[in-house]
Amino acid sequence: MIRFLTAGESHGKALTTIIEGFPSNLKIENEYFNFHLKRRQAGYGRGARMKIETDTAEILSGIRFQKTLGSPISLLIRNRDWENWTEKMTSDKKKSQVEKITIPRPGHADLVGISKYNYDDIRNSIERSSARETAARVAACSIARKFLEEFGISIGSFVESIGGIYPKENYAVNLFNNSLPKNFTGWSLSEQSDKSEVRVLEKEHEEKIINKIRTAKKRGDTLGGTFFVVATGVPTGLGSFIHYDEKLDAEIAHSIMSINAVKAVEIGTGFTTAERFGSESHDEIILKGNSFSRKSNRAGGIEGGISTGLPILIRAAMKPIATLMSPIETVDLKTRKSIQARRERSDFVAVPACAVIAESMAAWSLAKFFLQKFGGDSMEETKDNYKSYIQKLDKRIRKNFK
Ligand code: EPS
Repeated sequence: MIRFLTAGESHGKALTTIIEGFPSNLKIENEYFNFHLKRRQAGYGRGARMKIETDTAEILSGIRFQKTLGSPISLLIRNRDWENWTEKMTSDKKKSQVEKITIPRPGHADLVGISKYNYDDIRNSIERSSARETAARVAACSIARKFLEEFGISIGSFVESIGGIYPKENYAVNLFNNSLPKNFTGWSLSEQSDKSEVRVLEKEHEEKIINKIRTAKKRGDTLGGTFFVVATGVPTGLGSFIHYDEKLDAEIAHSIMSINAVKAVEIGTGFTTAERFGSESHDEIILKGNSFSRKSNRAGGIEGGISTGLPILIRAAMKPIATLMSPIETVDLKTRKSIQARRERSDFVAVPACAVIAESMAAWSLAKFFLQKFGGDSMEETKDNYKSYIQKLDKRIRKNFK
């Protein structure tokens, strides 16, 4: 069983994470973490904070000579901005007068946070609910992603829309029709989308989105959007229909929904499936060589909570960032009078980063279910278990149905 915890406030000293349960002898270079951390920081529309930070993971334990030991892996990401916040965020006695925040932002965790935790300063809600925490998640999930790569599982993403601006070509059609090039990988999508400032697949689409973000900035407003995460190479048989918490689609939905500002998650054709006839919704079963496959992939690679062997197709929606430079109405907790919400440095758009975080969380869910199925204390053992299952899969079906 793998697990991880993150700790750290947005403007505290650092973010940390402890990751447990991965087998020994997984090869991973320090740069691998930093590569994905950098991807999370990118995207047109990010705020000034991303200019201050260069997120890098310091490895404190669990890896020796670029190989996991099987012991807990702990990582540290320092907040460079900490030096500007030491007095406001110290764990020690207050040394100066720190102004309390009393005006909650609609759509953020400010009001629910002070209500639940009995805080006397909204700053306490802001700090841990900030999406800064996702840097620690991307670092932790890099282990999962690297682990999956060893088994040919590849994960990538692209932004489908920002502010309601969709591309001319619907790229998802090929994914749902299962009409993909033979050597198609999930990562190939990110290779392409990472070249775009908003992580889309088409230049014209990028320009339209950037214009829309410019308009949002001018208005002091923010935008949300939708994105796809695709995982290829996932073997048939991850997850289960036996129990609610063993279903792969449920696990993935939980992971993605846990990302700040994500409000909807779809697997395969999700909502549109609900509008169609059954004959237009399900994927016809075919034989491809010796293996079973499907003509299409509207199910998004999961049937009965179990992976089918086809690409896992995840689509999610992120709401616009809650901090507005032209704020909407709220109530001051102190004066109890209506007032415009507080301005706080933030992003205008973070959909491209959200898609990278979703890749990471999807990797975590897949690695968790993969290890639940195949187990192993060392990579060698896990690989043996995996190979014996994969090699005999079709043979077993043939034998059972002779
Ligand atoms: C973020 C860091 C934050 C925000 C953003 C994401 O830094 P700061 O609050 O210092 O500007 O830029 O967080 C939010 C959008 C949010 O609503 O909390 C990061 O590292 O991703």
